[in-house]
Amino acid sequence: MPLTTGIEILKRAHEENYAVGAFNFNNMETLQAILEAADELEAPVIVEASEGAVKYAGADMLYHMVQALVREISVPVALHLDHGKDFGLIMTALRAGFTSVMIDASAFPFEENVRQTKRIVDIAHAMGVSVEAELGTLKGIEDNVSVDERDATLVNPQKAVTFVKETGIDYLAPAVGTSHGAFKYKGESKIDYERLKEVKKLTNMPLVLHGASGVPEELVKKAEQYGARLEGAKGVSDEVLKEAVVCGINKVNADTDLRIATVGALREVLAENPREIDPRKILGPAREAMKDVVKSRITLLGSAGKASR
Ligand code: TD4
Ligand code: CA
Ligand code: ZN
Repeated sequence: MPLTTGIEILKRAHEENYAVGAFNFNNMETLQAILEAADELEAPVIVEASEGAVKYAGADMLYHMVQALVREISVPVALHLDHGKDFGLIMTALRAGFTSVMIDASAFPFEENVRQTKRIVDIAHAMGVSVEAELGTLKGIEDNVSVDERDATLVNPQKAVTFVKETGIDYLAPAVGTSHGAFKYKGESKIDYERLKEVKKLTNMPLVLHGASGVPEELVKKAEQYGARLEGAKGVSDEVLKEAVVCGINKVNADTDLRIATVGALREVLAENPREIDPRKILGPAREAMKDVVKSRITLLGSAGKASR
């Protein structure tokens, strides 16, 4: 199946209240793991590359790896630029053939975020490419945080409406209490459901959850068993993630979970087979471990089977 735009995939997820997994990749094994998992579960999927991934592998390499693989499978796939903070980088992704881009100007004041985002929307839409943008700061919420502090970091629902109207974006990433990486919360995982529901009601568009890795205990334990140091690792629990989807999330980003799965599998093979020097024997199990992670997330998000019919 040819590459699909992000909005084609997410429009239906928005209408039918489920979420699509968006997984970061920067190498062949990770990409194969994601696409094989999605294909086996008949799930639409988004593969995304960060600025670091583009620097590591090159936009053309990432695009052509995706093209080589989507030909073989029958589920809708979009190739997305994650957290594009730089105009030149976004142009590079557009020229390479990405079908979705994120402009992340969320660190700037609101008006500047609007200005930069609208500029990207005008260009990307002229090329038939969908656009994601972000509002608020990705920062975990703790119990002792005041209402004022929450308002200062998380998305403002009224401003979200203005933002969407003025920019014409296709999907919005509202900051609702998640953060990137393996150490998201000191206590229980949580997000601001009421704020999220308000954004959904007022914008009525596909919404994106960043920093959504689950950091599953089994994966952490396995990596630690073979020497990784991940004390205090904590992600978004399955229950919280499911509730976020009920509240209106349609694209769920994950990178950290695949990283932890990779490290656990690599450490295990290397520790158990010190004579092994064939990279395929070393990287193969990591690819399998990532595939399992992708499958369980797709199932949790409700997008399994959505590609059939
Ligand atoms: O946007 N993302 C992925 C962030 C990837 C960062 O990659 P670089 O190291 O190349 O900058 C997410 O929202 C996923 O967050 P999580 O950490 O929870 O998987
Ligand atoms: Ca940001
Ligand atoms: Zn992110």
